[in-house]
Amino acid sequence: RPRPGFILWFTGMSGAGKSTLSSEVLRCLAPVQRVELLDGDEVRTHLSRGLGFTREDREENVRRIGYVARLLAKHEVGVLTAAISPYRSSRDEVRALATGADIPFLEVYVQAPLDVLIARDVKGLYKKALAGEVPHFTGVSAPYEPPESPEVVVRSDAETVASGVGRILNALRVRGLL
Ligand code: GGZ
Repeated sequence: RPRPGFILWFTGMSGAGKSTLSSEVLRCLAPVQRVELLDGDEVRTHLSRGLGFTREDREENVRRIGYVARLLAKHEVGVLTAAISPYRSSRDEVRALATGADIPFLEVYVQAPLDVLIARDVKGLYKKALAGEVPHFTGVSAPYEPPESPEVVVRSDAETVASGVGRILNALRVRGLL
């Protein structure tokens, strides 16, 4: 019998480690279940091409990701999503739609202090944002609303990728999803 589908919803600021963690979790799950990752960057070149970073556009982006995630999860796919998804109301909305369809939904908050993100700045986006060159940049010129009761919190500056991945897999295990 196939394992049940679920949605693992990663949220956190740019550079916090959502892509790293989610792709590693994906790799761990792939041998035992059909899995799919909807990564923010990738989604924005296809499903959400043309959307920007205003609140309205981000809410639309999150709604689309949630919709596809539900379609997949309904068919026993383990779905991982990795978009900033900075607005609590949008995340709560996709959670409600998932759980209303009997799809387990786990929010994974990938967190690191802003000064750490600024110091890392892998893509140089924080530097540009701090110089006023990126409008609506999360954490600098646009808000990030932290989850109030995420199923998992990963402090990417204070624990290894392996440790974070382990705790995420454990959250699935205790719910009978792995
Ligand atoms: C935040 C931005 C912005 C602005 C471009 N604010 O670290 P990245 O580079 O690779 O991932 C970020 C990505 C954010 O897209 P999401 O679809 O995840 O966002 S949301 O869920 O809020 O819709 C970042 C890059 O796009 N980027 N401009 N203004 N991140």
